[in-house]
Amino acid sequence: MTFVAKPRVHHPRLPVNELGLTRRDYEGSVSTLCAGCGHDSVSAAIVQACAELSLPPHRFAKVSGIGCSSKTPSYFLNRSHGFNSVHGRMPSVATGANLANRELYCIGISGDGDTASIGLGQFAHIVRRRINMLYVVDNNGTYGLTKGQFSATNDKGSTSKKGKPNLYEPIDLASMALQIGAGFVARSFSGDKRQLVPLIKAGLMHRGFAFIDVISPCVAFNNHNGSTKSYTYVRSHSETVVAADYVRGGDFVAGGQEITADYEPGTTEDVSMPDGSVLRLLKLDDDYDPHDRVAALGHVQACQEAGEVVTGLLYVDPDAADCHEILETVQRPLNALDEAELCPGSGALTGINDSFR
Ligand SMILES: Cc1ncc(C[n+]2csc(CCOP(=O)(O)OP(=O)(O)O)c2C)c(N)n1
Ligand code: SF4
Repeated sequence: MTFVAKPRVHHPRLPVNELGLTRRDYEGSVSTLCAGCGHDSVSAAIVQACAELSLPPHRFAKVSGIGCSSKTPSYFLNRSHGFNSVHGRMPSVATGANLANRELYCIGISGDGDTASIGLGQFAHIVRRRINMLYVVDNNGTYGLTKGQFSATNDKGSTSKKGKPNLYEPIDLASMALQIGAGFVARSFSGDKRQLVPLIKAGLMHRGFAFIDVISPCVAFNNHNGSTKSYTYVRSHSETVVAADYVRGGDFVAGGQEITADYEPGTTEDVSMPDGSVLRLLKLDDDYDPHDRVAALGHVQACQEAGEVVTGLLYVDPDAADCHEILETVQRPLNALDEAELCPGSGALTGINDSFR
């Protein structure tokens, strides 16, 4: 069974957001993933983030590849546009959707197999092209849908369910995103909603390419002792460098809101976002600078060598240019242009051709 609709009836007094929508209006159909799969927690975090931001669901394009992770867009934002593409090819579809309609919020969901194995080339190019989107990898270190083969993010020495060690070096997608030029790079854990929801909000509102690598355990094939992507391993080996909180312009009061929860005290910094909102950063490691790409890459790599999972906001450049700025695209969605604008005639075409001679 791949699709189970949710009942439409809900309690009449559910809280509503600024659009008059309840959280249920941001949900999708009933999940058919294994009970306890980390991917369902990521979907729930996306629902919460979008509902709290009061974003209109019909203004979303959600795109994915193939895998248990790539099935999850069915489980959130029912009223949005969606495209479940081919294994590893989500970036091509996301690029087309975003270039055709710059007014859509674009959210891509992929797996570590989908992105780091078959889709690695597509991933590299969507990062460097700075497509304006939030790209989430539900990273479980395994091919869940095809029953537990090692994926390319699986750590060397980490074992399969039957105890066989992985012989190959892992690909770290956060490091790749940093190295190729993403303007927003974060890593989180599906079991840490407090950290993940603000990161999703900030990633959605970031202009340009935002990447979140979410460690999302596969309870069926990669949650045993010996796995470095299990709930137990990530809980005992992760360290947050920078916690983030996303505050919209209207909500923001001078002095700002504290990042409460149970974080250790640290230095705070407010980063202005393009839409006038504020990203409040809580630096838990004083020596870590989330605006220094090279140092961030060094720190992520050092933690990887030591078997530690570094989480939180790893890097942000709020002034990063996006694909539309780079390409100087038209300000309106292509479907809002009339025939004369879309087809300016043979004189214009001759002019363009002449400019290449
Ligand atoms: C071109 C192609 N090759 C192989 C497959 C088989 N296949 C389907 S899903 C998958 C791996 C999924 O792993 P991942 O992306 O990590 O997602 P997960 O299921 O773990 O969430 C593979 C190899 C396919 N569907 N298409
Ligand atoms: S096989 Fe793994 S990734 Fe797929 S739904 Fe089950 S727990 Fe999740």
